[in-house]
Amino acid sequence: MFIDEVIITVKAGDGGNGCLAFRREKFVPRGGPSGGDGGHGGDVIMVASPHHNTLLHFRFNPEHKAQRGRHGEGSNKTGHDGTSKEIATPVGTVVYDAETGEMLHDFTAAGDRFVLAHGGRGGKGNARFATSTHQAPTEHEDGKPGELKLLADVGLVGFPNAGKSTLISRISAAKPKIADYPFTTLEPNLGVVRASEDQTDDRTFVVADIPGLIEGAHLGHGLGIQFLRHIERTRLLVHLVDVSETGRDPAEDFEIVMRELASFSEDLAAKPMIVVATKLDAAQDPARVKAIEKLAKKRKLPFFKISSATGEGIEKLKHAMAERVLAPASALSPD
Ligand SMILES: Nc1nc2c(ncn2[C@@H]2O[C@H](COP(=O)(O)OP(=O)(O)OP(=O)(O)O)[C@@H](O)[C@H]2O)c(=O)[nH]1
Ligand SMILES: [Mg+2]
Repeated sequence: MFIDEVIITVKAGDGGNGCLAFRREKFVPRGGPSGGDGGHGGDVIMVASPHHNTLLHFRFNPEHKAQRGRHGEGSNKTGHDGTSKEIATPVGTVVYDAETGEMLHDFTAAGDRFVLAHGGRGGKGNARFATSTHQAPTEHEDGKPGELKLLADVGLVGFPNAGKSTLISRISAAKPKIADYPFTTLEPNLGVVRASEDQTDDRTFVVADIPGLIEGAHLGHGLGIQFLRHIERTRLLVHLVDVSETGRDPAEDFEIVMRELASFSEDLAAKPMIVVATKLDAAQDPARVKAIEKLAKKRKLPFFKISSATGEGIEKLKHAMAERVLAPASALSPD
């Protein structure tokens, strides 16, 4: 039997925020609270389809998001609910939660439906908080975030601006936002990477690009920390260090990120890691590259140097990742 397997990410819509408003109209004194509720976020629903026979459509489209709920408005207007996202899958698919290994659903018949991620509830508007003794409430709620389920084989970590998103755009079909300032990436991006150029080898693995980490990230500084738990289940971390003329010390950047990972969890600190010096084309001082190589050696971690701009070292790095997260091609003969 040939078993097809893919890992996908689903993100349900966030709930809209409740509104704070009071009715203000001529000739209507003390108009009362009128803030409407936020809309609910959309769900991500998987549906068994008789028109699909394989999981191939997921391979190059592994991320599925539902729409967020709109915020509530004045005049007691409730925000619109986000549209749910339906994703089709062949009859016979079994879905598991990639984080817990728990079986979620077995799609046995066409039309079978299962909610993979629930949309966030919309927040209540202030009108909801009015009581006979509390007539001008200013309480209103924020919407609840939708669920995010993510699993990748490889997690890219590093300082903001280290070139993480550029690398993922280079090795996969993902098109994340790339820019010359820190915190360009605000949410994780996933890319599906082919293990080799050989057309007969259709092994792929998933790489996650998460927002950059800074000093104090484990205390909530910057953005990266909330996403670290999404890479806790990856099998490999690739730590990118910018060795171009950044005005910072790359060795210090490296140590900061290592400390932040360790402060977050022992699991993360103990994960296999590849160290990568990035932006080699713009590195004028070879001592900066050497410094990172030495740090990697000290920790017995494999070291690579790349330039996503010229492509130098990219193939080698890709193969090193594939080697660590995939079974050898020969071991995968379908029976
Ligand atoms: N010269 C050169 N510039 C690069 C290279 N890789 C990335 N850059 C540039 O570095 C800047 C940051 O790249 P990103 O890929 O957005 O960096 P990031 O690590 O994803 O940054 P955050 O999302 O902010 O954490 C962009 O201006 C890229 O064009 C490279 O190999 N060479
Ligand atoms: Mg980025």
